[in-house]
Order: sequence, then structure tokens, then C-alpha cells
Amino acid sequence: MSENRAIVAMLRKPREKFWRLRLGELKKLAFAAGYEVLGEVIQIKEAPKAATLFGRGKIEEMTKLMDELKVDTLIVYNVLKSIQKVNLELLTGRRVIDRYDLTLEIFAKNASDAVSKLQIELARIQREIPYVKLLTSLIHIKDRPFIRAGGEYGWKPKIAELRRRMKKLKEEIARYREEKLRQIMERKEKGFKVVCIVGYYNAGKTTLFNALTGCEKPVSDMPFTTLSSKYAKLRGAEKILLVDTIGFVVDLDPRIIKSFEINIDDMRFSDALMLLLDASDPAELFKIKVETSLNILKNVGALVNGKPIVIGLNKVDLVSDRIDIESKKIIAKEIVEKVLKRDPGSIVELSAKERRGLDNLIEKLISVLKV
Ligand SMILES: Nc1nc2c(ncn2[C@@H]2O[C@H](COP(=O)(O)OP(=O)(O)O)[C@@H](O)[C@H]2O)c(=O)[nH]1
Ligand SMILES: [Mg+2]
Repeated sequence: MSENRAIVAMLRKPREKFWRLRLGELKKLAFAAGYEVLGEVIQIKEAPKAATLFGRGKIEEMTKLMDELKVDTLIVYNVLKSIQKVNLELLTGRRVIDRYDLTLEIFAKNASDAVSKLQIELARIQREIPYVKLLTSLIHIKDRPFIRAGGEYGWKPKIAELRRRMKKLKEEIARYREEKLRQIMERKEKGFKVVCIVGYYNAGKTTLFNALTGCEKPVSDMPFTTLSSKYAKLRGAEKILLVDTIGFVVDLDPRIIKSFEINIDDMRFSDALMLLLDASDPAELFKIKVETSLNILKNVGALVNGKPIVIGLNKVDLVSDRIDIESKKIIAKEIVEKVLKRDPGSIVELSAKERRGLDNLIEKLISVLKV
């Protein structure tokens, strides 16, 4: 059986909206993590089963499908509790991962710098501890006659080791964070203004960053190509720095956001945000992205004290219909008004790839920063 053959499964409520879209995004993540998704199973249910998420019949159906398709990984859209994960693994005989694990797998694949690696390891350990605890306690029940042979005590050192490692990682990350904050303060003291480019993956943030700074950071349509943040001077402006950082994904788990605190600091301590949107997204997805981006930014404290936010509608080269572009501008404007209770001003149309609309954007950035 190939390691990378998978099916996806989702539990959704009867009247859940946009589930097809969300499942589609999960499949894109799976693809980015290196999986071949060969099938899907959906259960429509008001409330999940506490112990297994899915019902028995559905689990049998999944197992049968995985046998037929020779699949050994079950990717679950819903974020699983440890008990649900363990039970699904026992019942299906497959490796089971959820949306959270999947995101971490992509991070791990793409992390090249030390601090991203540390942050990922921490997130993984935080996930692993309750799982290992539960798993070993189950084994311990099953092997009751052997408790004395190390069953009971066997897992305790493992958990202790994970806890020690977790403590060490937290300390190391804190040191990086301190250093990072020191650099941020130093830039401020030197009179630099910082614009942080934010938005979903694939919006074109890195392409725009490269076009505006002359850098050559790698660009791709895969999520989380950019993990570490990079600062560079905006061309034509001596005192403005741009920072390109990690992108959002649909249904991003708050714990993942938390584990990328260092990147979030770039958003928090910037003088303005540049929210980049993809004009070629279908309207419903576009809406979800604008709304969640703003909510994440608000929740992490990146939009306090009336910090200016410039909204860029990128990839207009892909949209030939003028009405489509205008309607997306209206959607974005309405959502900003609803979520932030303020007027975003004019929304800048651009094509980072074809370098259209960039002068207009630079002008707008300079004007909101009042430099
Ligand atoms: N057609 C078109 N493609 C773009 C544009 N900007 C970026 N892209 C493409 O979109 C994909 C994602 O770009 P990237 O800059 O890595 O996005 P990021 O994830 O937001 O950093 C790449 O394949 C880019 O070539 C644009 O203005 N027009
Ligand atoms: Mg990028």
C-alpha cells in the first residue's frame, strides 16, 4: 500500500453551508501535503458521536472503501479529539489524521528555518501528549496482566520526556521572539514604517512582495510556501519596509495560529496592513476569505488603535468581467464595514504578476502611513 493514498471524510450538519467548498480546500491541503485523495465519505448528522465522531455504519463504509482503494490514510475534515482519533484508528485499522495534523504536515514539509521548525515541533508535541496518554492507557487496560512488566510505567517516562521537550521548545521560541521584538523596536527607532502583507495562501502576497521590493522569494500555488517572515524596503520609498509572512487557510485552527506567534508579531507590530485578496476566487469563497482574514487579524490584535488597512484586489488579469471585479470590491467593502466598523476607503485593483496597479498601490500605502 502506498503511504500517500488517502480518502477524506467529513461530518457535517444537515443545513451546513459551503461544506463542498470547505471539503475542496481540505483536498487542496491534502494534495499540498503529498497525498493522493482517491475518495470521500460524508456523514450528515446533527451531533457527532463523542467516542468516534462518525457513526458505526459510516465507519464500516469508510473501511470498506479504503480496502477497495488500497488506501492507508484517512483524512478527517473535522478536528478530532484524541479519543476519537484513537477509536477511528482502531476501528478502521488505518492511520487517521485530521485537518490540524494535515496543516502541521505541510508546515513540517516546508519549514526551512530554525524558528519555524521549533514552532512546528511544539505544535506537534502539544497534540501528541493527550494522544499518547490515551493510547497508552488503553494498551494498559488491554494488557492488564502485564502491568507490572512495565505497561503502567512504560508510558510515564514517554510523557515526561515530551513535557521536558515542550518546556525546552517554549524557552527557545521565547528567546527567538524576544530577539524578533528587539529588531522590530530597532526598526521603529530608526524611523521605519512597516507594512505587513496579509491574506490567504495563493493570494499572491509573495509575488507582490517581490514586485515591490525587488526580492526573489519563492512563489507557488501551494499553501504555506512562505513560513518565515521577511522584511525589505519598498522600492522608491526610503523609510517604508514591507513584510511578507505566512498565509491563512480556510478553517485555520486557532491553535495553529497560536503556534505561529512569532509570525503574528509581524502583523501585530506593523504600522499598516495590506490585505491581499484573490479576485479570481468564486464569490462565496471570496466572502469567506475576507471575513475570516479580518476576524483573525482582529483576534490576534493586529488591527488595534485604528491601524490602517489597505485592501488589494489581486489577479485582476484573470477576471475579464468588469462587473465581477466591481462586485468583489463591494463585497470586500461591506465586510470591512461589518467586521471593523470602519470604511476601508478605495480598494486597489492590481495584478502582482503583470505588475499592474502597483504605482497606485504604493501611493495609497504612502498616504495611509502619512510619510
Ligand atoms: N494570474 C495571476 N497570478 C498571480 C498573480 N499574483 C500571483 N499569482 C500566482 O499565484 C500563485 C501564488 O502566488 P504567491 O505569491 O506564492 O502567493 P502567496 O501564497 O500569497 O504568497 C503563484 O502561482 C503566482 O504566480 C496575479 O496578479 N495574476
Ligand atoms: Mg507566500
